[in-house]
Amino acid sequence: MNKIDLSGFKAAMGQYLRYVRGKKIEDASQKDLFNAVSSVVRMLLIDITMETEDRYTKADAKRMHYLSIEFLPGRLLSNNLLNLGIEKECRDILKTMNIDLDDLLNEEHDPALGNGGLGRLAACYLDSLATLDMPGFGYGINYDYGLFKQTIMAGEQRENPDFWPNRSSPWLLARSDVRCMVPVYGRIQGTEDREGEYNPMWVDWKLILGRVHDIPIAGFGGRTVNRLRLFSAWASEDFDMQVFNEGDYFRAVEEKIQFESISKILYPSDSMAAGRELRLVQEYFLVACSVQDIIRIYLKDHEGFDQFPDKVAIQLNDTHPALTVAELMRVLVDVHGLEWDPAWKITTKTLGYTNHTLLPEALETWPVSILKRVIPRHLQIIYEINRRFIELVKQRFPNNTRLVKSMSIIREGGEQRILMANLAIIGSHSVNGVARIHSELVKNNLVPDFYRLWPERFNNKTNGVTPRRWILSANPGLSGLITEAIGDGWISDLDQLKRLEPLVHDSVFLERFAQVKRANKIDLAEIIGETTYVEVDPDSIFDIHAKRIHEYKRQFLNVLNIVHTYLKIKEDKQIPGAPRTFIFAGKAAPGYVNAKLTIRLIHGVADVINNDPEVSPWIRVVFIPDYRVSLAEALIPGADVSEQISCAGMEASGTGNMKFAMNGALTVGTLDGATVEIAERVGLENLYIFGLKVDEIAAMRKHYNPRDYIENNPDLMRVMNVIRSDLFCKKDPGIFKRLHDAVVDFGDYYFNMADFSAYVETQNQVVTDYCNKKQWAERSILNTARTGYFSSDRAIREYADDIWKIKPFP
Ligand code: GPU
Repeated sequence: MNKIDLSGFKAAMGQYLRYVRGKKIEDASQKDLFNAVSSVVRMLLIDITMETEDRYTKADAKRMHYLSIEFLPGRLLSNNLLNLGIEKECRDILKTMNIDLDDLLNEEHDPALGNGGLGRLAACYLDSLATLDMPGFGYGINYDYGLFKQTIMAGEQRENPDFWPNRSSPWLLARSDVRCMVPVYGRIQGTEDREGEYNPMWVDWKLILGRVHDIPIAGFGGRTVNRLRLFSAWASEDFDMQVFNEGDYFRAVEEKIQFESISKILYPSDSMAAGRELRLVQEYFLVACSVQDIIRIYLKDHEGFDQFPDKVAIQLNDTHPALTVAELMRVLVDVHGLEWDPAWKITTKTLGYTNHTLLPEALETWPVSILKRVIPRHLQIIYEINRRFIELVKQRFPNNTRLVKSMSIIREGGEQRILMANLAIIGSHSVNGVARIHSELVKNNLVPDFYRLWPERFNNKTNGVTPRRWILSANPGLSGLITEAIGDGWISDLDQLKRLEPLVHDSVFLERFAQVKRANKIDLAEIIGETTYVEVDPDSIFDIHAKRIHEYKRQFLNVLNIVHTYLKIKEDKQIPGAPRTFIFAGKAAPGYVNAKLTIRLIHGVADVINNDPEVSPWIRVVFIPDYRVSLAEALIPGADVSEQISCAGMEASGTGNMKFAMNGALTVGTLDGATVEIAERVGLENLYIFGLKVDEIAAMRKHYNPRDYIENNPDLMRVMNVIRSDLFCKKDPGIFKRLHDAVVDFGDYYFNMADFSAYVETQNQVVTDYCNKKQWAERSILNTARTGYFSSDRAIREYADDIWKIKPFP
């Protein structure tokens, strides 16, 4: 750990308050103090950023650029203090000023520039890149409004705007020296040059300006600080003047407003293609700004583009930035005058594409008509890429029209559409999935023809999460205990957690491990009380299902088991072996009817159960509103049981599953996404795997009839009847019929009925096993000890070695 000099800390705080805020320290609010401390930390970060940048430049390092429409970094003060190694010292300095650091940490607004897993993964990867001293940088959008804040009114989700301080946050460094110019709209004019060759010209375009803010990203150890570069849209003033001079003042202002709306708001759907023109413009805006910035930086130290792929890697985080393929070609060919073939070589060598979903509704396609209007030159380039690609396919596989159809970038039949995944695959040298099972499905089910054409292009990179945020910062109790036992090497080398394994036989360690969990549960119980007004018992089993609300993630299946347990107590007078608290958290996309109904159902069930004196000593149900990174940091350390029960084949990886297991929760899960690999590593005896497997579901899908399962299982029949009845919606009779019908009448696409009995059995086993406290603690420790593989450091090393070819520069 680099030693950072903090002797000027207090004075710098005072100066900031006085000369930036115009306040004396004694008049400063908590928010002022948060800003003061953060600004001082930011100065330290900037010093290290400059030193880091010099190091990269001197070495002429290859740099990786991670393009993502979402980043969910979470609160930064605590993370920065820990990564710089100055948390304790800073806490002590503040104490001498009568300031409690923890109070200040709570003043920070979560920057919600993402929906969930995809954006949080991007943030974990930036943390690991900096920790590994690797030149890797994030590129994203500086939305004015991040993901909505969720409140609950009478059991229903309400969405409230989240306005984060995206100009004034102390973590944002405005780079007024860097600006990007992005052409959009207009038309193509064909001209012929002297040799009679056709030369397309993109004319009459308008200009969007991209303004730049950087968030410094500190690696653990305080050696390296990289940056996350965020763009916001601004209408160019020159262009205003032009329209203005034409005399149309109002149109000038309207266009200005229209352009500035490009970075106004994050689309709130997760794993669901948005499909609106504004979203396409956002994607293009991100891509165009990023490509321009990347090339500008490259050209500072290099001449020509021959070395480009040796100095630049670009990773596409899903298909949202897939237009990079066309934009990079456009800039190389139209702006820098390269011939098509060398430009294409450079493009494909530079780009890598990560696929994050198989769900058909999430696969992006854009109508050709929209591209034609918004980015006509890019459409032309995509057509040319496709023409050449089809030639190649025809050469390799003559007379195979089926293949040509399946692999074309353009989908014919009805409205012509651009398939973004095909564009990304054709334009990249690497295509990866995010868990082993998912990568196999990408190859064999999603794009088997591409796999046949280019098997060497496909690979797997199982996701990982940063132990700095998800253990060190979120779970100080556990971190302290681990460090006492095995030293602090685990923080940047998570495989060292293996050394905890022998301690399962150490009764003192076992006892202390259990105490840490209990203390975390007490803290969590307090948060639950404050946010839901339900009192819960820290000695009950904390069973947590926290993630986006989605039918494929099957919160509904969890509810079915809860209702079943309720009916067992109520009607059959069967008391469970131990009290349990079922904890839910998660947002539903505002337009996703069944997801929002599921939230209502959870609240309806909670109301009945928590208020029934016969049942509530045994089970309680809570829904904690506004799931976000900072809430996850409080929830995960307090979990006994982690619910990872998606319909097999649907969750690409999951990353919450890893965070829970690291923090000692036992997983109840299906063989889906990375849960498969968690099971392999922690051992089947240390978690609960149940339910249909991917191939079983595939085999059953054609003939599956959910009614067979209901009719053959009286418990399930009883549960479904109660869901359809008005027991859980006395004030709004009939509202849950839709959820009932989705499974009974509309085919139960996610196999809830088929997995019900296995799930119930598994949950009963959990209760039985929990009663053996000692054994449970042993298994919990083994979960922590055996999940080192799921560190994002491991994932980033694999990306760096296999795809990006970047190296550490310590
Ligand atoms: N994921 Br595509 C999102 O969170 N949002 C998206 O738009 C898409 C994927 C998730 C996957 O659902 C999840 O399984 C995975 O762990 C995560 O991306 C990161 O890879």
